[in-house]
Amino acid sequence: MLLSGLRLLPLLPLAWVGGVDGRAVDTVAAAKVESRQQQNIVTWDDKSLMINGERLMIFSAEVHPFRLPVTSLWLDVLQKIKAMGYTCVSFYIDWFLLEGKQGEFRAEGIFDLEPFFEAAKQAGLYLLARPGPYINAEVAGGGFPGWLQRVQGRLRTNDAAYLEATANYSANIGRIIAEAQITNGGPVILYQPENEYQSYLEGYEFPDYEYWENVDRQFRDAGIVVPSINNEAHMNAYITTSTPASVDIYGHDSYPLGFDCFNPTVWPEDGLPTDWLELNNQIAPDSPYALVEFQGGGFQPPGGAGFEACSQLLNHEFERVIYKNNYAVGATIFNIYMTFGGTNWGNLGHAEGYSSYDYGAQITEERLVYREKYSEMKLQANFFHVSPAYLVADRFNSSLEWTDNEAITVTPAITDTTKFYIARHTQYDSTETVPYRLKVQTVGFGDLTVPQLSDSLYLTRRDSKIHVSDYLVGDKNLVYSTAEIFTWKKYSDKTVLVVYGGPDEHHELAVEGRGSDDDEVVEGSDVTVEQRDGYTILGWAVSPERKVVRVHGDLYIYLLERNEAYNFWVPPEPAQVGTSSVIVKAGYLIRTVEVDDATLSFVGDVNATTTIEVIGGAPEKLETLNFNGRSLPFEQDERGVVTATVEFRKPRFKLPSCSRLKWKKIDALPELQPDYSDDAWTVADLKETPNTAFPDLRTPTSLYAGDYGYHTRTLIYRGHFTANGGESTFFIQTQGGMAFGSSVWLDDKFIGSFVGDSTWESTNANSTYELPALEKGRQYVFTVVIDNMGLNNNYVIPEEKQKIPRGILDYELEGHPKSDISWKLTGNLGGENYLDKDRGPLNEGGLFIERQGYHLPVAPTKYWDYSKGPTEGLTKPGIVYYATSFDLNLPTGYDIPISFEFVNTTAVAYRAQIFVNGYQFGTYVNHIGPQSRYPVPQGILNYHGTNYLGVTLWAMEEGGAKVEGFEIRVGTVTATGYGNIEMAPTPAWKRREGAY
Ligand code: IPT
Repeated sequence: MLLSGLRLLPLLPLAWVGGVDGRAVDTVAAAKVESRQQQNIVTWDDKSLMINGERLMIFSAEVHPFRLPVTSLWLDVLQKIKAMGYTCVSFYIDWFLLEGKQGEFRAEGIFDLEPFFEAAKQAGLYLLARPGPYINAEVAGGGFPGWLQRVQGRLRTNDAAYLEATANYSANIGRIIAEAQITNGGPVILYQPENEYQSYLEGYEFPDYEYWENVDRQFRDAGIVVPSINNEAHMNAYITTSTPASVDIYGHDSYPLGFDCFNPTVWPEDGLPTDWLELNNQIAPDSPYALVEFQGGGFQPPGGAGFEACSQLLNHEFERVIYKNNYAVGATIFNIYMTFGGTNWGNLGHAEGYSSYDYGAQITEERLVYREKYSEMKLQANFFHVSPAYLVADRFNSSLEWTDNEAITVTPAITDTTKFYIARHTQYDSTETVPYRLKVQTVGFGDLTVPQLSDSLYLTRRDSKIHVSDYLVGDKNLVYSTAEIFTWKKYSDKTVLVVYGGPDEHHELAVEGRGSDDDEVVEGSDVTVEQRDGYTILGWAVSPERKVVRVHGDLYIYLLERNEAYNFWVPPEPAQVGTSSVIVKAGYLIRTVEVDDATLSFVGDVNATTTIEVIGGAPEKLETLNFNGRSLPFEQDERGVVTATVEFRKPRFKLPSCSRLKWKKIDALPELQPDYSDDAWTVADLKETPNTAFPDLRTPTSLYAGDYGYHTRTLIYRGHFTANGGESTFFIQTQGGMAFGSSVWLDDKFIGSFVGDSTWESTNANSTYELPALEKGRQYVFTVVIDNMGLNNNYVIPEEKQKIPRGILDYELEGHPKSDISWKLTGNLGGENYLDKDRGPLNEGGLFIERQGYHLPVAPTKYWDYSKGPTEGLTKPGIVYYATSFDLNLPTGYDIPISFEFVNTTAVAYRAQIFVNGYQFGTYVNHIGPQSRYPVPQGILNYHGTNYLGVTLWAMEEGGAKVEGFEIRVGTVTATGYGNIEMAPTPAWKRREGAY
């Protein structure tokens, strides 16, 4: 790959701090300082981070590579982020996926981070590494592997057993991160240990500095030398730059609009933070203002409003008002959680979520960039590329000094030259249109009240603006601009400036110096040009008709309506952190540009026939214009502007209709058959539980699945007993997390289900079932199926919620001694000795068909029954598995997002899982929702070959259940210049020794 050569050139030797366990805190602290001195590439002061001495706005996107298990798609996502103008990506690492079995760290194939580092370098993005070990992140266990349920120490504390449990992971992942640091030519510039070390139970002594030092030491020992950053949930200053255990850079997170996506137009009353500047000045006056996680969308629980609703609550207006408030405070490390959410495939999510982790983010789960919030961020992030003064401006609180209207609050950020004025509604969620005048300071002309050519500026509903004065555009000085700046570039023969405003707003911009005879309105109309003493003012009403004005000879100013500005791009060159010198109007997406002598080459995506217009940066006499490797006819005018058309041809392709596919089916609950043998199952024989957080068993032996190594999805229990004839009812308490369910059979007779709902009370269930008359002396067996929705996060210390068990907590067979039932259980085949190393430790659960590997491609379906597929369904409670395969042959050069959708659903209780080429890419709970459409990326789906599709259906109620409709859907199709997408490994079914 492009940069692999570079990687071999370490800029500085790595600093290895010897790994001696049990050092006292003070020596550790000393060692840390020593290690920090090993690198001088990433430095900082109170204003900003510096890379090789150069200040940089860390405009960062949160992305979790593990939520997109196709390594060759990582560059796609990162390019889309880079195209917005970001400079950095922050990523969590999920320990659970990498050390599913204690002592066996595995980061290969889809879990390999090397392709992610490569993609970051190729996209030109720095990385903030967040390895935990605790990450939260709505993943199962908050990133803690299931086996931590058995660790004899309190999680996230200094207990030796916990720290020892983390050591292997931290050493391995620490080394991987260390090798990818900028000191070794890699992209990693920052690292965050722990996560939101913050919430604790009363009585617990908090913070535990020694604990923090130990977490940090593990990573430092592995060779991490870049600065550490903290991510506090609230500005409590537990671990700061000056506490006994410390970080290099203090930072915090914030989700100010919350997560109530059911009311996507309602902003909470006190949603706008206003005390941050003061707090940060107290807490960490020596480190740059860092928002390590800032709301970019919202997570959603089962039964929630869904992510489209979240994308409305956390939309472009939210970004304008709330993010610009962060700039007012002076954030120069700004990470947006999530920018691309992805998918909780293969059971990696926690119980309070579901398969989609779209998050309502700027980039959709299908990697599409059509949300307006994506375009809005492109405007904001690009501004910082051309406004270096922002990074050094002095910060002040807002005051009434700057405006004549109390309904508007203006916060200044001031340097000797450039000044920024961030204006917002005083009542931050106002939907009114409010007039205001603004006072600006200028070096040359004193204080000015603007606008000067009209009565007022206007701030419309839920908007905020960054006005400027004494703003340098190359060798020109903008005395002021009320219109917001998107970008500018200075070329040898001209300077191009692009500004924008909202529909119908009046804006003004003043350029220092006298106008020249050449000044003209090059395009559009209704621009007032007025000469004042020492500067020229342009005034205009924003309209869809764009205006281009030439002033002072060679300054071309594009006055755009914001919607038009959305079509402009300042593409990067491959592997460059900055932007190129090209400014281009195009459509859907421009990924990169390369300028080579007289050739200009763009790589991008279009979803319609698109005019491209290069308004700056084209070679003076352009000879060749390439778009996605194809040369286009073009025109170049006397100003050097290049125009061309990219044709979009709708691709023609056919997708199969699920109902017409040939399906096979197999009983997925053979346990109900009289001759079924559970000889090979795990005997539940632990008289005590190793689970220190829930030590009091209510059953004669532990029935906690985690005690026996089963942590993922379906759990099945078998309880054998010989009846005495006096049994009447069966009480059972099952636990699987939010929206879980359980079903019970006695031999092959259905006894009842807890179908589940999305309330907090229903994370476990007490069920009492009537039994039929039992025959004295006959042997019976209960079969209990439980849906484990994923282990809990572990937010509060030392509450240990990760250890909340899954399985059977209690039971009572009325009329029968409790201890006279002998239990066995199973989860995924092998438990922590999971079989499928390629798809990882969580992908398969404990259903018969999963234990046999029938969810994998080319399962031995020969002797299975023919079926109509999931729409056939079951007439009584049970579990069935449907499998089919289909070929795809989709045209190359297109991004064709495919998803599977459950349609026409009714209220019947059933649960389903979708497997695509062996990857579980959807868990569907029909009666709870909200998700019914499940995107599956190319690379999991084979777009040029055969695909194996499997669906499990668990009918939970009398009368059974069927899937009313199951369809393949296509999302927004684009013609793309993105390269080849390689398949994730999809090893096929093999007979599994000892599978039961
Ligand atoms: C913050 C966590 O740091 C992050 O891991 C994720 O869980 C995020 O929330 C929500 O998606 S915690 C914050 C909401 C208090």
